[in-house]
Amino acid sequence: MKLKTFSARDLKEALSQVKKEMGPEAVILSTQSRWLKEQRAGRGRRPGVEVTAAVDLAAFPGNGEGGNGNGGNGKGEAEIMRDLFPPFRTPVSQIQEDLDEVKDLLRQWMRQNGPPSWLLQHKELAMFYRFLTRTGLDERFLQCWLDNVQSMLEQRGEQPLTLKEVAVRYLMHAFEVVDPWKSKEGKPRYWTFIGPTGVGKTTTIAKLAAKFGLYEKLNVGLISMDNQRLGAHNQLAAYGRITGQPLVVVHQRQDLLAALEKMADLDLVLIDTAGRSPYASGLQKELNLLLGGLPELEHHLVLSATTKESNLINAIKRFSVLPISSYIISKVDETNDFSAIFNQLCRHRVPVSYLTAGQQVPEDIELASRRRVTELLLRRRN
Ligand SMILES: Nc1nc2c(ncn2[C@@H]2O[C@H](COP(=O)(O)OP(=O)(O)O)[C@@H](O)[C@H]2O)c(=O)[nH]1
Ligand SMILES: [Mg+2]
Repeated sequence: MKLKTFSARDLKEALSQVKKEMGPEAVILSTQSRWLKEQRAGRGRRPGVEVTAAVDLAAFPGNGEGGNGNGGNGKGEAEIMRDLFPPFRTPVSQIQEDLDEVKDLLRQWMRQNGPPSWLLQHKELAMFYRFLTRTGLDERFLQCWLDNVQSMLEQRGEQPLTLKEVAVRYLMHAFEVVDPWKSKEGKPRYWTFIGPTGVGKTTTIAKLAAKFGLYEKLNVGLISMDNQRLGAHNQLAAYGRITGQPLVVVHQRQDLLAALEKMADLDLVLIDTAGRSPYASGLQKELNLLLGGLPELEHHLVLSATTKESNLINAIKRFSVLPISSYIISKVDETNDFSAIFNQLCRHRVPVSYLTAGQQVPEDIELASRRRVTELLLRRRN
């Protein structure tokens, strides 16, 4: 790897230097505001930025010229490495914040630089690209979208869709959707609902219990494993009484196994679990002890659309100790920024099954479709 630090008046200028000297493969490692020396003597200092970038040695255009890659400010590679990775351990949250900042800067850079020149010939697509750069989409995904559009333009033959329609279809096929009821044959189906606290697991179960029990006349059973809070199962018990569906409260794995056996002739069993902070130590061990190694269970991870991206990433990572059948996205009514969820759907390719958009039981739930998920992303700021 080759490192180099660039000083410039502003970020735009620094990034174009990076691109020019290190090529498009360069990765930005840090950006800092700095007071820089004026080039002409006696002129004092002026505000500026210092950007450190890295590139794979083989791809570095200046490699072999005998330089030490230390840029304009005289820092050696070892010194830069020391600055970037000080000897004490940086907390994970700090690294995440730095990454978020770098991503923001890249997005800003992509916005400022506008569409690539080949796209400018297609005005409608270029405008759509500008719009996408403002949605908060992951820049790697944006780049991928651009590559797809470029090859579409190159190979375009006769086709009934407009260019923009084709470009939107690339978005629609960047993630997966599933109808969990149709994805498996036989009965009973045992669905668990796992996820952080307060994301809407119990409410979602109540909505699905009504949908399948009352409207589709299936035999539905309820199990509550939420024993973290006193009387936590009362809410579900109340729904069970209204709909006439049996509820079993369990505390341990053995109780769960017994309850599953007892409900074996039902069509669908919905299992509520205690919400846990994704940052709680021992969460993964706890999930494994309670629910691990039971292939008859289908785990649905409930994620709120209001959660910020770094917390979503962590929640997905921690809860995925269990095999996840689908993501259920809750609270889509509470935000107009769907980009964090969209990025994670594209990244993990775990299908999304349901979207919930309000507190009303049973109305505020719908089966996810490619069209609806894409609309949620695109409805952001016009
Ligand atoms: N706005 C909105 N609120 C929701 C939605 N789903 C659940 N809620 C509310 O979020 C709160 C927590 O829901 P709950 O089901 O108890 O969350 P749990 O801790 O994950 O079981 C309650 O006030 C619900 O009414 C939704 O889709 N939209
Ligand atoms: Mg609950």
